[in-house]
Amino acid sequence: MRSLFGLCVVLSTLPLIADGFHAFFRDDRGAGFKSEVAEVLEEIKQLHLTVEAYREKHGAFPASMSEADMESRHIHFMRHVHAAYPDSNYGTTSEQFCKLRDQIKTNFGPNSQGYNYLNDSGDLQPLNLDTLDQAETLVFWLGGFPTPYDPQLKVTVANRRIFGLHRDREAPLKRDSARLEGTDPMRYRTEYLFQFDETRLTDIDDDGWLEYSPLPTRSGERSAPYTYFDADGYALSVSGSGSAPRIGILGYPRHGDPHAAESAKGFGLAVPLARYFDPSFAGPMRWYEPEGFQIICAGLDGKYSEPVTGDLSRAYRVPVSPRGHVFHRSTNYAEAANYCDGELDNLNNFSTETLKSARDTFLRNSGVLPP
Ligand SMILES: [Ca+2]
Ligand SMILES: [Ca+2]
Repeated sequence: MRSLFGLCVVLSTLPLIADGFHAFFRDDRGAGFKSEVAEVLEEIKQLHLTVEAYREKHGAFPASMSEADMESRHIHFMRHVHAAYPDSNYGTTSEQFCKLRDQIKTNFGPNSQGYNYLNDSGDLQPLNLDTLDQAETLVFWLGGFPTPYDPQLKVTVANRRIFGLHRDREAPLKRDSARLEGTDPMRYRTEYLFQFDETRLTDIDDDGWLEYSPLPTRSGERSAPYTYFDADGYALSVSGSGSAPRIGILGYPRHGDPHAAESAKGFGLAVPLARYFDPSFAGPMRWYEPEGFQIICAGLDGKYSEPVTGDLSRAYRVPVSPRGHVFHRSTNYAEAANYCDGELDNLNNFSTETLKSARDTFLRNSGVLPP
């Protein structure tokens, strides 16, 4: 049944694929392209191994903060901290998340201070846990907080961009007082799990939390950062069954975040990939890495997809690889379209080639494209 359906979809969308097939998006056969792709894939592999190592050490995959519903997102974060740092006692409720968020902004009581950052206008701002997103969680869990600023001097308190967490296992998110930090603020901070190239750390949404871009910027243009989605976020985003399951909003940037519209206009929208999706919902949807995580990279064009200029909440989509189909929220996931140009060169942690390359191999093997 499933294979029959698959064949019908391939045949019915043939003209679409043929139209896009000759579209030039980049010379994907050039030696330079291949070596750059290999370099990015190697880094994705190292990030993947580090997230695996994090799970070994902490017992759970880092929370990606993907949930569209705020309360669910808060609870997931708190449960994760509780699992990863069992000696901590921050609690697991949404109210306790809000308390922690406020402590991060101000202080954690006596002998403590909060975290801040210098925004694009040159003003010091408190760091807001509510805006930590799926690009920033990769840096946060594998590296830690962005290094705070001295309020008088307006320079970072340590000569590095990532400040780690606190080594106090009962209070890993706290920050010591200025007196305790003294001349050696890194003394009680944790080390990176991943060696980030500091020149590629960005803060594209100006919220202080750092993102990590896969490529050195070319011609001054910023490249979209790596994004991280944990399976709890995407596997749980589909609810119900039969002919009308509901697919939640799932992607980066998150609808409703400050600067999300701006970011989607520049970089498009990063979303997790499905292995199988049937728009009639006759068969259950299958994600890649259904019990793991997906790292989505925008590829060498630095964009996840075509720019999103309209309503971001309607722009979410489910791409299906290697078949090369995309189902859009705007059509209630009913119609198959082709990948857009921006996502053809995208890379991820469960394939060793671009989406276009994987699709073309699939189509050649299916006899749709000539060998
Ligand atoms: Ca940021
Ligand atoms: Ca791309």
